[in-house]
Amino acid sequence: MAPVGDARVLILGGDGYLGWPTAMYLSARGHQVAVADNFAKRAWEREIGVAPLMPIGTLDERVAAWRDVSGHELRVFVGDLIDYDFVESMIGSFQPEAVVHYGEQPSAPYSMIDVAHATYTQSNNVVGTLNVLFALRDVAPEAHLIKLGTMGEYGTPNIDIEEGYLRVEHNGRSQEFLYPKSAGSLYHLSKVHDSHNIDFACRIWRLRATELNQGVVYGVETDETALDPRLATAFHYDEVFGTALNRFCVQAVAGEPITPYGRGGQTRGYINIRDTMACVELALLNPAEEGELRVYNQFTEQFSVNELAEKVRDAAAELGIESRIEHAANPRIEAERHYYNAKHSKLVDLGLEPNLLGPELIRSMIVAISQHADRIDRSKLLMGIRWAPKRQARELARERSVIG
Ligand code: USQ
Repeated sequence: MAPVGDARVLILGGDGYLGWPTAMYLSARGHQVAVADNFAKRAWEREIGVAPLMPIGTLDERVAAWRDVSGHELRVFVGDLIDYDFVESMIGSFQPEAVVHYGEQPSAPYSMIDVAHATYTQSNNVVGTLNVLFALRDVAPEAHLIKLGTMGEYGTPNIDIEEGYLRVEHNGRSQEFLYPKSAGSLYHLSKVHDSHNIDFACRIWRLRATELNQGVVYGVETDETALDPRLATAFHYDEVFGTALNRFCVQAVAGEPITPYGRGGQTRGYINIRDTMACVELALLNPAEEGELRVYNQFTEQFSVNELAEKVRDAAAELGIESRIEHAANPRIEAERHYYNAKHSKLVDLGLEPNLLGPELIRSMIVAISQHADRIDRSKLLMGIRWAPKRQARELARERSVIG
């Protein structure tokens, strides 16, 4: 791939499922990339006893492997976004033109384990992002913040979801607001709080930011991770860090039931990991203006979990793998049948060419996963993290069935 840019880009959370492939993707395109991480994700994995499906080297080993394979250098900063001095000195010395911010605790179930995990998730994510905003204000005010938000901030309202903003007419007057948020977990709420803080920083300090409200990401590899096994990304299938489609493919390979929770009508926006890379690049090449917060809904298609489960079962069958769908009791409190129509045209308008979810793509995921089938720990597919105490969950389920 010929280089197409030479921006200085700092990737926060550069050791993660999305941060690592983004670092290589932008580096391959000629940008000067630095990655920052405190390896917290690796600590959370050890804490709950899970591991990525493919073996992953240390960040230094991966950076060395990328140098071997591509000839490109990645600069590394090791430190915690909670530590303001670290954040300010990193941003001050690197002077990024863009900061891509993935550096947060990303799991809804992890945030719902108990009060300690909820408060940790919110303080880690919200304080880390605030530190980034203050450092940008004080030492790199021209830099463009590209922040990974989530579609889950909006929840599942009974009206169309717009891209970021909603115009409200009230008593003959009209005003545009950030689209109302109704998040479904304390993790998703941490992102809501971030959004408001970023909006504040753009309005009051004239920072420039793009928020990418991303849907559920799926996929095992990108062009760069596929170059060498040492460049693989941390693909999870466990209940805590695995996302729906990735989990369903692993369940099929393991001969375990595919598990839509509850009635399975939960509908979300989904995006291929390759498109995540392309969207971040589009945001980078089209920076927000001074004082502007742009918001893009970053997904390409919407599906219910029942539809996803059927797609995986059918694709597995084409490979001779018989799998079955078994609805699991829903550990979450969420609508299991609902209206969902989220706009997502702005990134396509900028030039995104989506990689859509077809049987071929699912088959290729299943083949890639099969090569590591011996590493699947079946005990981590369902780990029993609940959104509410059992009694309250039963009452809510009863109410829901009465309401229909
Ligand atoms: N689900 C099942 N069965 C499973 C796993 C999940 O039915 O075995 C359902 C969940 O109940 C939910 C939907 O699938 O209704 C999506 O769940 P998920 O675990 O794939 O994704 P979620 O918890 O929403 O979080 C993931 C990422 C998060 C990101 C978010 C985007 O972990 O970092 O913010 O996707 S979004 O969902 O659009 O908010």
